[in-house]
Amino acid sequence: MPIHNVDIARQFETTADLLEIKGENPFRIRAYRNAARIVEDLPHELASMVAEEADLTELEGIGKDLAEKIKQIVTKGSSPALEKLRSELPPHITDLLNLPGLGPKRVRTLYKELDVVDLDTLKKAAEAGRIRELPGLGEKTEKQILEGIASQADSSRRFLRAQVIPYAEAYQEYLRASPYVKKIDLAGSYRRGRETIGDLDFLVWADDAPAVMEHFVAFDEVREILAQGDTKSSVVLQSGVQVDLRVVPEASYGAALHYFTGSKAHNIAMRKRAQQRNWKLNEYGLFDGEEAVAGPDEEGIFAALDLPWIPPELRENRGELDAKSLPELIAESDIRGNLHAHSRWSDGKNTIAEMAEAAREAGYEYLAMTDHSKRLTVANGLNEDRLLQQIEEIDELNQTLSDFVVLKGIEVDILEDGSLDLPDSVLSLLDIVIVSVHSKFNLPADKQTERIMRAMDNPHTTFVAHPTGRLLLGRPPYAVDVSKLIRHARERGCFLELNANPQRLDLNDNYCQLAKKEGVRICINTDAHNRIDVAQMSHGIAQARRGWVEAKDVINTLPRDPLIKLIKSIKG
Ligand code: DGT
Ligand code: CA
Ligand code: CA
Ligand code: ZN
Repeated sequence: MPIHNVDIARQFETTADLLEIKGENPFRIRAYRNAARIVEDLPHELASMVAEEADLTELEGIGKDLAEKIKQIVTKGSSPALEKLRSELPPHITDLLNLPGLGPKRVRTLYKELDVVDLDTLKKAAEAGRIRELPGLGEKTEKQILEGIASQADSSRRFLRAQVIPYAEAYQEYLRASPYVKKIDLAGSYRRGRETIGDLDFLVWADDAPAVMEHFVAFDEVREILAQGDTKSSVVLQSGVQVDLRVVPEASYGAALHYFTGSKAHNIAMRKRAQQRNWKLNEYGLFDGEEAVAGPDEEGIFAALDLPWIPPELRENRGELDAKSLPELIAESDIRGNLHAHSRWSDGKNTIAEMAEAAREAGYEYLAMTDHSKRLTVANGLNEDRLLQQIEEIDELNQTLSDFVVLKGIEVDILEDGSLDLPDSVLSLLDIVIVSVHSKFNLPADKQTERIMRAMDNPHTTFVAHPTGRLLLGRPPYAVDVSKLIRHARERGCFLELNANPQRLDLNDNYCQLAKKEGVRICINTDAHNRIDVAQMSHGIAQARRGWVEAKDVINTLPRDPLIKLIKSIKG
């Protein structure tokens, strides 16, 4: 199992948390937190550097001591300091940190004063009204804790698709290596490309099912075996992700793949279609009485019901069974450039030249540099003067590039009244003006919608970035009427962004489908803050495919010259 930088960073964070719960030296705690931040921001995978015996101390911010700790984590899987701390504290104490209102300091108080060691003892202490008596906690925190525990219990935990991909792929490789596994697929919401995943659903064709089950539960990331049967098993991985496995014979493989890919709503519609023919569809096959009409492959199931093979992303019962023809879904290879990226000029990690190089290496023909505007001081946003300097730098850089162009742009803040954070005189010098909301998230829906529409009305506006501001599993979307934004984009002739950052992914699939219906084109951008992310389009593409989007619906599938012509033409 490869260790990624985020895993290393998480270990440092946890070490810092545990030190703080123990009440150790603040300098040591801060050192671990700094280490986490440094590691997370590195554009290189540390594990591969360690494998290549590269000198880690040549990286920015990494000294001898930290390099040593990183090496230990990469080679042993975890750091001795962390393991020691874990053995000294109750095993589930870090669960408490996931609750709103609880940081390491408060967890320390709860542990020392009330012997709280896990969610269970925390709940009991809160219910008994003992938390309100503690210094610095109070009645409000007590209530918040109880609410947090309740909502954790019912919002059956989901994971970002991007988060589970590495585990899913490693597990699939591991399973494929078994000589008993003749065919394997990852079905469920993962196959449908959903932005979040409840659990993973593997399907295997094998004749010796028990042998496959033995192999399945022996994977070294398995933390807990929930069930181990002859045809069905379930485990929980170290990361907390649940994984189900079904083993079926060859004759049922296609029917089972269709059934376990879902969605449930699509399955029900398909079953109805079979019933109209007096047939029966289930995970074992498509049957006319006792006789199997189809079963070994998915194509056969669809064909028998007079349907083309339907791509999994469309299987949500949103018209896929009744469509006269299915869309030719966009693929990652259709993308010709990225129209939203940040450099060191604001809160990005790399220079413009480095970003351009990464985009060119990914096969792109253009990259728009769109740093933040001055209002966003935390991100070192650009004022007029700095933007003019940046324009100069880009002009010079473009002189040296022959088969590639860096477009001049800005991600300009939309102010509360819908005006933009920089004057038209300077916006008019740019190729691309992205407008976005980074403040006043809690306006009422009509005000927020109006605010964004005013920004779209600016004659220089090219598109609205991440139109709902949501952070998946984090921050809900702000109140806004997206349908209205879509219709307004059509009238104004500007575009909307599908942000490919796996935590954002708005426009979501439903609004992509609506935009297409309304004839509003979108752009899919990574909003990259470093060179690694410049071409990380895959999550955005998955969302777009779920929204029935074709290459022609997306402006950054255009070659360089038509794209430049198009964005010029919409300037009012
Ligand atoms: P998730 O795991 O919450 O992200 O979503 P899915 O879609 O992967 O759902 P999951 O893992 O509960 O089940 C996998 C597939 O199995 C689901 O997409 C459709 C099928 N399935 C599960 N339960 C039912 C059911 O009660 N009826 C029908 N027709 N299909 C079901
Ligand atoms: Ca699932
Ligand atoms: Ca499942
Ligand atoms: Zn941005």
